[in-house]
Formats: sequence, C-alpha cells, structure tokens
Amino acid sequence: MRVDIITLFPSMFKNPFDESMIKRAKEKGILEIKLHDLRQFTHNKHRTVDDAPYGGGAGMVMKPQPLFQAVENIKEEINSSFRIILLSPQGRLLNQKKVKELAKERALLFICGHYEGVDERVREHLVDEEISLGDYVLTGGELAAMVVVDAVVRMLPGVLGSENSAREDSFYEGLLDYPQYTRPSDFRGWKVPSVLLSGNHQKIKEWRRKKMLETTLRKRPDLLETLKLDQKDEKLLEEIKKTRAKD
Ligand code: 58G
Repeated sequence: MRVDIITLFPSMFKNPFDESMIKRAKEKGILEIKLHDLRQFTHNKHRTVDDAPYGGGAGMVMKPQPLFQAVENIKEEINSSFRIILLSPQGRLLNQKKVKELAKERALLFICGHYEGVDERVREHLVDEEISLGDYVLTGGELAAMVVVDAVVRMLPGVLGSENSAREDSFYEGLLDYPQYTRPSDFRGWKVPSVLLSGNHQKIKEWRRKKMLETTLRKRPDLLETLKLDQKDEKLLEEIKKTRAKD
C-alpha cells in the first residue's frame, strides 16, 4: 500500500513511523509512506496556507489552492486508484470495519487540517471521505492520521503473524476480547482462572466465548444491539444476565 500525507508538519511523523510495526511493514515492502509539506504547494511569496474566514469570526481557515495543488501533484505520482481522506471531527467515526475497508485500497492520501478547519470546497470537491476518531477536537489532523495509518497497516497481509490476524477476526465480529493471562499462575495471590490451566481446549474455548460476551455486555452493551448472535451465544448471554441479576 502507498500512503501519502499532506501536512504542515511532516517531521511530526518521523519517529512514530520509524518504529515497530510500521517500520517493519516499510522494510518488508508492504508499505510506502510519502510525506508532503503543504507549504511547498503554495504560489505566494509568504507561502501562506491559511486566511481569515469570509463572514468574519475568530481564527483562520485553510486556503483551498495549496491543498488542491498538492493533491493534483501527488496524483501524477501515483499510478493506481487512491482514496483522499480528510481527518476532522465532522467525519464518520472510525471503526474496525472501516479500517478493514481502507486496508483493501491500493493507495490512501490523508489531508491533515489545522486552525479552525478547511475551506468547504476542499471537503466538497477534493475529499472522498471524512473520518473522525471521536467527538473531540485536536489541534491538527496529524495525530488522527497516524492513528488511522497504524490501524490500517496492522490489517495489511503480512504485517502481523498469522496467529494474531486470526485473533483479530474475533474483534471484527464486534465483540470485546476475553481476558488474557500469562505466567506466573499466582501473582501476589491473584490466581489465573483454573480453566486456563486445565488443558481442556473445548472448555477454554467456551470460557473465552462467554467472557467475550460478558465483557461486551458489561462495558459496551451498545455493541450487542447491532450484533447477530447465534443460538449458542444467545444461551450464554442469558446465563450471564441471570448470574448478574443475582449479584
Ligand atoms: C473541519 C474542522 C475540518 C481530527 C477542523 C478540519 C482532526 C479532531 C479530529 C479541521 C482534528 C478527530 C482542525 C484541526 C482538523 C481541522 C484538525 N480534530 N476527532 N483537528 O478525528
């Protein structure tokens, strides 16, 4: 996958993109990231990228010209189809389903906004898709772009081991994960659930499934509302609800 990022602060990406999984994905040739300094696409002497809003009011708005110019220049470099994404609080909320969808693209281009936002014509005529991480405001789109890139890269074939990618599928299902434990089996008197030490793989599988449903019901009941559970899961969920009602 090729990832292009248009930003006023390319150096913000240096360290985060040179560590761990993203570094490995680049080394393996699975991923190529190109950063573009927005100021390079300005035509005026002062390399201005923002201006006051029409209609008045506080703050500055990002001018359309440098952003359109940047995308048009980059377009000539990319010889495959690509999706142009704007990170903003007005976008659709990112979830794992969207992450998987983005991971199927050949190339992604992220626009990182600053100030009070971008000229509406960028949103209307340049951007394919607006994505938000959540209902809060950041000073710039850079950190949001890093989050999206990290989540997408994680889903590219060959980035995770096969064991991990299989486990990921359980989250894609829309349930939260079951609790995990590692050695020692007794840490400061807190013991690992005995079923996990039993060696009974069928029992372990059932325990984990039940815990996934239980954790989801307790922490994110909203996730269960849209989920289609099979009869076995429905039965487990009823059991969980009954035992919870007692305490
Ligand atoms: C409209 C409004 C367009 C993402 C603001 C662009 C980016 C939060 C998120 C902007 C962001 C999020 C202004 C600074 C986007 C710019 C940037 N804040 N929730 N801030 O994903």
